[in-house]
Amino acid sequence: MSERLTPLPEDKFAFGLWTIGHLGRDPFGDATRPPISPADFVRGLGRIGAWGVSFHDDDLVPPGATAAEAGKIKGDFRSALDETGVVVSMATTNLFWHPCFKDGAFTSNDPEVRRYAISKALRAIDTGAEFGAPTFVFWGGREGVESAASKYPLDALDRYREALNYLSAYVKDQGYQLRFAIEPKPNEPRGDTFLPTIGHAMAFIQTLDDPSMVGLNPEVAHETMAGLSFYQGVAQAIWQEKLFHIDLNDQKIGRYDQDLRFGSEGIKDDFFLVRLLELTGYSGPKHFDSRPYRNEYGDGIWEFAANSMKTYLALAAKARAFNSDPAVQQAAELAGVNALAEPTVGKFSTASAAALKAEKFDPEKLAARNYFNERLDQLVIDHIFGLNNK
Ligand code: GCO
Ligand code: MN
Ligand code: MN
Repeated sequence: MSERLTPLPEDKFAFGLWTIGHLGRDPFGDATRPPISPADFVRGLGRIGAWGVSFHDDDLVPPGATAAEAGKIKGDFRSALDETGVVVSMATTNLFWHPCFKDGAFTSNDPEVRRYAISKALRAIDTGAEFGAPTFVFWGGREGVESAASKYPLDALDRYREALNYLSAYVKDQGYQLRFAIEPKPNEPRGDTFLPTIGHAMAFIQTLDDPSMVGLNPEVAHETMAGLSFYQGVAQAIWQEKLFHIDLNDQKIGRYDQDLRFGSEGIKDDFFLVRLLELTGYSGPKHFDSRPYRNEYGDGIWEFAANSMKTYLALAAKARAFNSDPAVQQAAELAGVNALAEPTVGKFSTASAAALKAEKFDPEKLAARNYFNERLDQLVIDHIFGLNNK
């Protein structure tokens, strides 16, 4: 099997400043690692062969920085980008950390908080555009409730929509080349989050002033937390041309958001996900939104990052081998995989409906068919384990 396990720029592997650089702080304990400056972070990415970097406004320039401090941080960041060739692949805004967002940002009950949130997002969009980010992500961390009595959800959705409409009009007004991507999550930090899944977010997008400008940034961990198949969700997002960005990580079902290393848990799901992204020619960033284990230190955090990319490439190689294996093709044929790509009845006509009603079917015979799913699925396992005569 021809395996390339070293990343190239065309793989479009990207990491956020808050990911590899996560300090290891959790609700039960303080930081276990020292901070890395944005510029050093970019240099680290350059060393491991990553292509892109993403940031929240506050990861790049800490809140409260003076204009001079902000200028220095941005200048150093820019120099590191120029030195390494790493690009800014996505920008976003932190509307969850400051206590003023405790009741939500775009959906806070306090109109002043809502106006502040939109103002902060406008400025973060400017920063994203300044660094050439093609995508701006909205993860509604605090957009939700613990007490259902505290918000009328239809009003909250109106305010969410109002904010996104306003911000997309701003992007057009400024002539920025930037699209929005909504990142759904079912809960955490709120008890219930608005736009909890890929499906909710895609339906919401259709109600916006310009749905074409807004897509999705789905995350493995978030759909898995909801007990949903990330693979099926992403497939529908691709089908609806809404996969603008993707957050790759891993997650055990039924837990808090673990943000584990991609490929560290659901290896079979990850295989199908990578196969889907490769088969459909997904061309956006492959963005790892994960964090090293809290007890990782020093070079361990870069090993974590390199391994995320290596696993993706290994799974892509496995997917290619799987697709071209004659045994797989034969089993897929027996399973009828290709037959599902054929139209069933085509477009409606009165005559064809009459003919269809008159057609004789033999349900008993149809029921007696084997679909060979066991054979096909075992071939998946054989390929992942490398048992496929290669
Ligand atoms: C989370 C989210 C975040 C977002 C990030 C960018 O669950 O914490 O995944 O990491 O991806 O805020 O929007
Ligand atoms: Mn997450
Ligand atoms: Mn994420």
